[in-house]
Amino acid sequence: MTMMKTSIVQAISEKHDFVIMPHRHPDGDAVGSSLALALALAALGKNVKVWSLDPLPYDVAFLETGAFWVDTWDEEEPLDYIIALDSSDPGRLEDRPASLSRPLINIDHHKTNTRYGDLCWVDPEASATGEMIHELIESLGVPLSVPMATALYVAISTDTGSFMYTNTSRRTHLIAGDLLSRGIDLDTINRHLYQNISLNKFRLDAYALGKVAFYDEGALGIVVISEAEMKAYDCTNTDHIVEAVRNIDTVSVAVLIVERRDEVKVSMRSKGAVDVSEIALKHQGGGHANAAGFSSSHDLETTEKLLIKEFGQVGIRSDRHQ
Ligand SMILES: [Mn+2]
Repeated sequence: MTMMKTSIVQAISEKHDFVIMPHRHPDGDAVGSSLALALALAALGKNVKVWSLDPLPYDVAFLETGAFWVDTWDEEEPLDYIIALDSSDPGRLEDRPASLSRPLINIDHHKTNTRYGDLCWVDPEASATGEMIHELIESLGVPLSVPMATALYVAISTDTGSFMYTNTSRRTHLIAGDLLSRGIDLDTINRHLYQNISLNKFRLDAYALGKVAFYDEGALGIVVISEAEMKAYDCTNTDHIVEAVRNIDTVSVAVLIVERRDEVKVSMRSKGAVDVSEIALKHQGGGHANAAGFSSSHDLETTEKLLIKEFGQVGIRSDRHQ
């Protein structure tokens, strides 16, 4: 593990031209890690771009990305390494196929990572790729600027559910403490991340939470949202709905099934011992023990029935104390 980090530090030190790639539909960790690493490489005098086709999610859009953040990249441009961040498999990069045939560094914390790429550093103990980038920037000898520290804090805060998921470790808090000591504006960051939803989003949340269906004596909570329902609320943002279902006392596993552009996406959250990444892997998805997802090849209703059956076989039950 450390060996791989050492060879990545060496490759970055020796080479000059880098393109950083967060996964498609990037989340706070993918965006924050990419931004922090790009700023650190720029501070080292490297030629660096972050190549992402998607707009920044609304909650992290306050981060200042600068001219190096691009949605097109010319294959003829000089390149030593693509650096894929927070991407468990090459499918997470396939919206930018030019990347897949080039020398590639894979840095990620998903335990389901397929270990692709020429240099690969996977640390499933890290709560966020942002934790690994904090370590990498330190190893590269770059002092953490406020923008770098802000980006890393966003990465770690979002991937740990504000330091509440079980992936949160002593190291996570030590890193967060280090980031705070760099003078980041915690109040502004938290306001953007967690107190920033539109009224349409609020109303879609209220509607969705009103239609959760429960199974296995309340241990499994499932909410299904169709494209038409999102259209009715003029909102496609389904963030934090599945976490709200997980917060119910009887629930061990929460599932959100959403229809997006002819695709059915499944997000799962668990608390306690149920490993939802095992169900995700069965469906060619990925993630972590308590947070995982996949794209379903079935329609909304069939997907729901399938998951009720699969979690029934796993035998989840409520962990609620009497
Ligand atoms: Mn992540």
